[in-house]
Amino acid sequence: MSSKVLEILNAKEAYQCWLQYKKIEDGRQYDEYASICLNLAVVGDSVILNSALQELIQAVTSMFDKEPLITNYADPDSSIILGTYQDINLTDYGVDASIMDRLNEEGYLLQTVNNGKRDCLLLVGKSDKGTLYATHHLLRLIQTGEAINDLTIVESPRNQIRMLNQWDNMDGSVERGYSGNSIFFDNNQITTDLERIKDYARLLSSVGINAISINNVNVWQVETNLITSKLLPEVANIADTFRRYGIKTFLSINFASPIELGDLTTADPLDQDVKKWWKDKVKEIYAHIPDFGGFVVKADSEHRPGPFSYDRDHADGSNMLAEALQPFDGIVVWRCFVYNCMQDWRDRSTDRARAAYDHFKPLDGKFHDNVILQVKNGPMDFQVREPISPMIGAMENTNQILEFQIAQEYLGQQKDLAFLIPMWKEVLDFDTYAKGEGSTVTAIVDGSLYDYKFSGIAAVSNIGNDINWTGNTLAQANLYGYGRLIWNPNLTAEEIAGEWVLATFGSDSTVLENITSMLLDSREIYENYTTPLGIGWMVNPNHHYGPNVDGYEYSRWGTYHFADRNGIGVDRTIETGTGYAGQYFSPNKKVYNSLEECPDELLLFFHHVPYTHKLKSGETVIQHYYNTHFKGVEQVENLIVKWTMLEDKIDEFRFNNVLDRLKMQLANAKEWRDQVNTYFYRKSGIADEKNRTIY
Ligand code: GCV
Repeated sequence: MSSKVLEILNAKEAYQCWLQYKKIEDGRQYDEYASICLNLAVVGDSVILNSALQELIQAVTSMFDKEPLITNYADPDSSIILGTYQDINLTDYGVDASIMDRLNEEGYLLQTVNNGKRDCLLLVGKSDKGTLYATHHLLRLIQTGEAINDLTIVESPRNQIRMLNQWDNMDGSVERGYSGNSIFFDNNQITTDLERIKDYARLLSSVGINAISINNVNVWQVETNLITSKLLPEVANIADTFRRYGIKTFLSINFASPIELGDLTTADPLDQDVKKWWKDKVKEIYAHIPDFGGFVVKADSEHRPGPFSYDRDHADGSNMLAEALQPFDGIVVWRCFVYNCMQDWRDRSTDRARAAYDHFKPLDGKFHDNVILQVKNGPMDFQVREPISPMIGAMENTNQILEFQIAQEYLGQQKDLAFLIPMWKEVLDFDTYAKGEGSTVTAIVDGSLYDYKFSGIAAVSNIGNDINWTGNTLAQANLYGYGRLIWNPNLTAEEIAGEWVLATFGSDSTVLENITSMLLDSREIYENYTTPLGIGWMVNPNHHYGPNVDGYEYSRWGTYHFADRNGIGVDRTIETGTGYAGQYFSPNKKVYNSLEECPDELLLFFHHVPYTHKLKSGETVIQHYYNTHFKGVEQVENLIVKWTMLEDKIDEFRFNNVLDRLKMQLANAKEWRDQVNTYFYRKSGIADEKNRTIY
């Protein structure tokens, strides 16, 4: 047996994530589910439908220890019938077919009917993708112990594009990857292990992901070649695998490709030869991948090439690519993470937080309708606490897609526990007031507020080739939760956490209670021992793990926190600061601009205050810093206690994996506590009121 196979056997549960399909042990439940699941009829034929059927067969066989009967037509004994509404005549089963009008193309119906002989369950998609999602809905119900004998469920995804961005490089490394190497690339080659890609596609489709870009947005020299005739056939193999699960493949491209790959001396987006080069290139790509999604582009940021080099703006740059993609229905996902990383932070006339809005807002309306601007959720860079980017909602006439980061670059790198769903929910629920009250981020990114042609949510993936995909097994919850939340932003963090624990670890009540509470508390705990009150950063340069109060590579000319002997925080007010607060719609503008009204958790993002400034809680800023840092460490100790209670309830591999990570987290939390407290004690000269030891 190869070492790889052995590794998988030892860590089977870790590898299978939330698609465990464990044998159902409870006799009553077994009988109830088995009476519905063992006689399958699949009506119609397509590769996606076949994936749905295969998933069902695999799940049923494993949960009931019995292979289901399968027919390709519905008969009186069928207990599940799956297909699209074009192939299953709903009126034959007494169901009003107009129910399907309520669904979008990816929606579905789960309906219990009586076929004259017996009750049976219809899994009917508006398209074959819908059927695949319906199948996963059913399997989720079973895995979470819900009844399935009398169902009427009608669902459509709220967001149109539900995307993952891999930051994978062809040498096998993953930028900001904390779970091993790439599953797509190794040693400057494209992988031939399509089984792993298939398993990834299964996981993603089970939570409704429908788009993926497979290479890093920083497109270095080797990756530039992904769009060449040499590599496109292999990219096409990956795209074929994803297609079977309803997922479209995108590539990140190098804006300077016409120079690097072609024989042009310019990449000027208005140059006729450059335009033609891209048109020919796109034609070639579609010859290999007929349903290719399009390009993801990082331009003019962190030393990547872009239109600025030719005195052109980002509408010129993205439109040129959009014109090439338009005949094939391809799209350009153009990132707004554009800022000058070489700026001098002491110069208060510039502010990185302002950059995206300043660059893009004046261009609203100038982008083609197959361009989508991708905006990070905060104005900075995925810190533990940031205000919502004022770009979201600012562009009434330009498609927008929101960018989250599932990889925990600044949130403990999948060593420390940080369940991100509560944070993302705060983002989605935020009222931007872009068109008056009720203009939530959800309504902007689902396209409804401004009637965008394309919109949705993308996120930087957190997986690698580690056997458990995510380094820390509990970080699987972020991938799962991301998919579930963007499918249905009304789900609560509690619901998502609960579903994930049940599907991943089973239904033991202590397991459910302890892990759910660990997840739900984890973001606040991380914030407590790192950078509360919205200041962010303070991380080690380059790799970004662990504390370094004056660290972070791009702040070498000054610090982000502006701490001196008297106070801390960044003045971003309109009157005396960088004016960033003025980028919001009213009343958010006024709230953030005002020292009195600004919420405590974002205080230092917007205001520079003395250490003795009193928070709404009554604590001073400095005392809050001391208190939260001590508390955060105690909270991590408590996480370890909760996890240790599960020792004989969880398989050895996953138990030890998480325990090891929690121990690393404790060491990290102590280091943060000691460095941060010492730094601010020395800087401010103000002692801890409780006289605790500050090293
Ligand atoms: C892919 C931050 C990260 C970079 C990342 C960049 C981006 O700066 O540290 O690794 O580059 O964001 O989002 O483009």
